[in-house]
Order: sequence, then C-alpha cells, then structure tokens
Amino acid sequence: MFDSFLEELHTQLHSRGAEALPIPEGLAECHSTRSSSVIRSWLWTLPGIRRWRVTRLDAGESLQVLNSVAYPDYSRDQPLLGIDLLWFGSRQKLVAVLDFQPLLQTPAYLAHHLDELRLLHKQFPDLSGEETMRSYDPHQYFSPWLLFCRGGAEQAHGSLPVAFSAFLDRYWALHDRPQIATGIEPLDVPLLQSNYDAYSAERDPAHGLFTSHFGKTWSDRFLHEFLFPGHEKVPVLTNESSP
Ligand code: BLA
Repeated sequence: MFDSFLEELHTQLHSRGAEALPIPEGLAECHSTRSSSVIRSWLWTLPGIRRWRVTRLDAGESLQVLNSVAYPDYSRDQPLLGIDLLWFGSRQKLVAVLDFQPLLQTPAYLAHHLDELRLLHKQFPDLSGEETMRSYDPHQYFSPWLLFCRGGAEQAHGSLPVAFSAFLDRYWALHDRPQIATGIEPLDVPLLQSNYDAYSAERDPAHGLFTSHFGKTWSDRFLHEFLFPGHEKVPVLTNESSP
C-alpha cells in the first residue's frame, strides 16, 4: 500500500546526500515465525539530519505500515519529522499521521516552525480530522496542525498521496531556511530529542503489535535500540512548560 511513498522518500533522501548508518545486529529485518509478516528498516544520515529512520511492516492484508522519524542535527532546533501510516486491508481502514513534531509548545516556537504545516492542515481537511488520541498526549511532541486521519480507501488513494508529497516538500523548505534562534539553548536540543525518545518509548501503541508478530525479546530490542535509542539518556519530562 505505501511502497510508492517509501520509494519517494528514499529517492529524496538520496538526492539530499543520505548515507546509510549501521543498524544493530538482527534489527534491520525480521520475519515472523508465526505468519508471513516481515518488518524491514533503514537508517540514514544526511546534511543537517543526524538520524533518519524508516520502517516498513508488511503483514499482508491485515496490516501495512510505513513509519519514519527524522532527528535534525543537535545544532538545529527545528521540529522532528514524523510519519506513521497504517493500512488495515481486511477492514479497509487507514490511520495516517504526518507531523512536524515540535520540541517546544511555546507560541514563538510554533509560529516560527509550523506555519508551513498549518497551511497543509488547511489544504487537506479530510486528513485533518481533529481525531482523539488514546495513547499519546496531543500537547507533547505533536503540533496543533498535524495531519491525523482515521479514514478509509478514499483518503488512502485520494488526498494522502498528494499530501505526502506536499508534506515532504514543506519539511525540506523548513530544513533549508536559514537557522535563527527561537529561544532554545543549543545545549537543550539533545535533551529535548532524547526526551522525545523516552516519551515515545513509553507511549508507542505499536509495541503489542510487534510482540504479536515478532515476539517480546525482538520487539523490546527493536523499540529500545532502534526506534528510540535516546530513551536511556533522560527521565521522562514534559515539554509543555520548557522555556
Ligand atoms: C497510532 N501507530 C499507531 C497505532 C499503531 C501504530 C499500531 C495504533 C493504531 C490505532 O490507533 O488505531 C504503529 N507506531 C506504529 C509502528 C511503529 C510506530 C508500526 O512507532 C514503528 C515502526 N507515531 C509514530 C510517529 C508519529 C505517530 C512518528 O511513530 C507521528 C507522526 C503518531 N501513531 C501516531 C498517533 C497515533 C498512532 C498520533 C494514534 C495514537 C492515539 O490514539 O493516541
């Protein structure tokens, strides 16, 4: 379902000079022993982005996933890029989340970094459904203008491909802007990014899913060593009231 998106993302990463980073032993690919599910991941670094991870899960008709997070260099205070696309084929159900994930929730930070996303949010109303979050807090590391849709085939084949391209395009535009100070001390960026990992490792609703396909031992390692390796560096803090 999302292979054309994966290809589009990888083509752009290559055109931006992406180089592969090593993935911990055994985590780049895993085949379920119980079903035909396969999970495959890639890890990149490129100018201005220290770590860009990409994961594709193929569980046939029951589930297809494309998940990706970009962590900018520590010298940049821009939001992380976050992509989580899920297609439950047997139920024809789509969950699509595209966000510029903010390091801070202050008005100055949001105004500076999220204008482009605000325009996309307006442009794609059927993907911007004000959905309720069950496991995450929408005020931590999610922007007020994320594209978040629980929909079906109409959105998956209609607006999502257009929105996906526009979303990548707008993130590159944000990335290419001159860097100016927005009130975060450079030293705080590593802490805020690690805190994102700690928060996400605790809340990610995918852990049960991974365990059911690939077993608990592999899933624990994948979550801690690949998806959110920064989680060890900090206790879970809120980013709501940071400077
Ligand atoms: C929801 N994401 C989900 C769900 C699953 C995944 C199973 C629950 C589905 C549902 O609510 O119906 C799957 N998450 C994954 C997978 C990976 C993962 C397979 O991390 C890893 C390979 N999630 C992200 C990122 C964003 C994100 C980067 O990983 C932001 C763009 C958002 N996922 C997100 C949100 C929900 C979700 C907001 C709804 C959760 C909620 O209701 O609280």
